[in-house]
Amino acid sequence: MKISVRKIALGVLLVGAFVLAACGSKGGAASDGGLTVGTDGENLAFNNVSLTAKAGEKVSITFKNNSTALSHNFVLVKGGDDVAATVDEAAGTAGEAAGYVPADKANIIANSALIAPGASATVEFTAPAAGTYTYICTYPAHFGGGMKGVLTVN
Ligand SMILES: [Cu+2]
Repeated sequence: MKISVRKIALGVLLVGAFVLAACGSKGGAASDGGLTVGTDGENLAFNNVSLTAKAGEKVSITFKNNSTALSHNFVLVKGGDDVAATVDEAAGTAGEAAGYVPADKANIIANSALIAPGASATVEFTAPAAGTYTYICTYPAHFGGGMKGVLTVN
């Protein structure tokens, strides 16, 4: 059952990639309706670790928690892995009641709440200046386990 679901998901991804290519969209840019990123099954990883957007455009990311057991969130930080580490540490202090999101958003561009297994959320924001920005899951030990990706803004 899991294999067939994965095949279907792969098929959807391939069709989606073809449609995006056919439409001339650049690297999954969000101008045509949004980006998607999920979690990689039961692994501490996102299934999409590279997102692209254009500076100043409205970005809508649909975040899907594909785990059947683990809660995850999506937190886009204002910088690279060093800033992500700072946010991750503050998230641990904030605790589960806060969805592992620090009250001080100085280092955060956008974030989801803590998403239960199988659930999803939409994260919307205006793309910042050109550069690269790390996104992570701040559930304790997930970023440390490698749960991160990079948004490239052109
Ligand atoms: Cu996580």
